[in-house]
Order: sequence, then C-alpha cells, then structure tokens
Amino acid sequence: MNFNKKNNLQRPIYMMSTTAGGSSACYIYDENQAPNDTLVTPDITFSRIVDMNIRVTMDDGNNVTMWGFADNSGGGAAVATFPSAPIRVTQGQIVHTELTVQNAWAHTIHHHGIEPATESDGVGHISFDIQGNTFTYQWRPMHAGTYFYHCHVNTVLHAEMGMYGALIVDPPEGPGTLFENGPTYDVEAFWVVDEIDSAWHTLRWDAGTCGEDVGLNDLNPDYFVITGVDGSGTSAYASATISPTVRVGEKLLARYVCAGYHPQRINFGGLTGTVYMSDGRPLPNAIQATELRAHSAERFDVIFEPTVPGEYIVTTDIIHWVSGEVLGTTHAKITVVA
Ligand SMILES: [Cu+2]
Repeated sequence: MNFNKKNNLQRPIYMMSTTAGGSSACYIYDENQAPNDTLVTPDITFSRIVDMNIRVTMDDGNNVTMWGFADNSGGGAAVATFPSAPIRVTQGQIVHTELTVQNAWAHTIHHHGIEPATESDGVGHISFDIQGNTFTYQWRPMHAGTYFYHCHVNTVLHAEMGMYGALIVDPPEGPGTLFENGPTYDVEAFWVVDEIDSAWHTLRWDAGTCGEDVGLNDLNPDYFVITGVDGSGTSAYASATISPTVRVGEKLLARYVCAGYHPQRINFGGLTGTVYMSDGRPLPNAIQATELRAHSAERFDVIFEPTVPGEYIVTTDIIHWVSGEVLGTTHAKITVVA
C-alpha cells in the first residue's frame, strides 16, 4: 500500500497488520514520519513524553488510569498529571513542542485552534503519527486566548483517556490581560470539565483501530471531573486554581473548556460574568451571562467583578446529547471577600 503523503487520495483508511508482538494497530499513520525540516530557532521550547499510567483517585476511593503528556523539559523526572502540563506562550512567539513517544505506542500533539503547517498539526491522517520516536512541532500563535492541546491518534479514546492540557496564549501585555488592548484581570481560574467512562480505561491504545467494536460509540460516564479533580462533591473546593478567592474590586478571569463529549451547561452560582472571548477570538460585543452552554472543545473566557462577599457555587451539568438527561454535575466555588 502506498502511504506517500503526495498521494493522499489513494490512502486506505485501514491497513490490516499481521505484526506479531509490538503494535498490532491499524489506522496508524507512521509511514511518513521524518524529522521536521522546517524548523527555525524558537523563542520557547516545550518537551513532552507520554505517560499511560496516571492514577487519579476519585471521591469513592477508586483509582482511574489516565493517559497524558508529562513535562520533560526540566532535566529531572518528568511528572505526569491529569490534565497534562500547561503550555503557556506569548502571542507571536515561535514555539517548538518536542514530543517523545516511547515504546511502540503512537501519539501526536495537536495544538487545537492554532494554525500551523500540516506537518506540525499533529493530525495523523493528513500528516503522520509519532510512533516510538521524537518529533518537533513548530507553531506560532497569532491570537491570544484559551486553547488546549491533545493527542489526535485514535482520538475518541485518547482524548477520553485524558491526553490533553491547557494551551494559553497571552497577549503582548502578558498575563493579566486577556487579549491585545483587551480587558485586564487580577485572578485566574481554570474550569476544564470532562466526563469519564471508567469502562474505557482498561483499553489498549490501539483498541478499535482494526475495525473491531470496542464500544467507543457508547460513552456511559461514571465520573465527572473539573480540571482533573472529581467534581461530583466538594473536592475541587480545595484547589485555588479551580476554586479561587477574590476580593471585592478585583477581576476574576475564568478560562472554561468543555473537554467532554456530552454537551455541558455551566451556571455561575448567582454571579453574572462578562463573556469576552470564545475559541481564542474576542466576541464582536462582550455579553453578560449567568450561565452558558458548551459543546466539545468549546472555550469561553469569562470575567467576574463580584461586588458582594460570599461563596458562589459554580455548577456544570453534563447533559446526554440525545436524551437531554443530566448525567452528572461538577462543582467549583468562588469565594468573594471584602
Ligand atoms: Cu495518544
């Protein structure tokens, strides 16, 4: 079979493999992987390796295995978290993201909402997957805002397994300003809401790639997380990143990402926010809102200027996309002090 990338139209969807041991995956595009020959000197470099054994303890005491990208740039042991280590850059910087994929696994990094050249886009079926190798993605964000990066191999599974992290692009003014010549903020919160079907979390990385039915069309979530913490109860109240404290007169920026597959409805617990941006672009006119609905991969940037001290509980309902049933709810808290 011809996997030459100049011959896209003849590319087969499935490549049946008879490899004994190692990878038995189909629908894996490693044939065209070559060093990135477009690289120039970067302003900033991030280094990531893959960890497919991240344990997240839920409120019921059960551990769920997540996958993700660990920051490998420090020289010491790479620490893997769920979600993956944030990538934060300044608008206009030339950025390199070095991804090392160990073993026979295949993964990529797709910088969602950024617009690099095809070989740096991390979408395997139009370029290549990274399998047992290192590749450097090169990109240059031109619009400040809230984004995320994620793996784009066997995507339905790998994204559900947690292979994503925040990607924040600051304007030339730096952190504290939302976009160039835009509104400022004093405190920052991250609300990344996702649902987990723990039955998926024992699958192999290549499950389903040969066309077998492993249930990836049937997501029945039993855990609901906000920025990596079980959000069903009050666990997320202990995280200042999720549940910030602000003073009257300060401005709180909430960066909200719908990281799940089912639609979500986020309610600001009695506060009214000003929605300035969606999906990495300023809205033509900012809007006032007490709640928002969002779908997969949508981002909203909301600034609160609370005037009344108190505790405000921010709830996000995860809503079945067909039945409309609320499957679960995550909880965060904004504490406003005088
Ligand atoms: Cu992956």
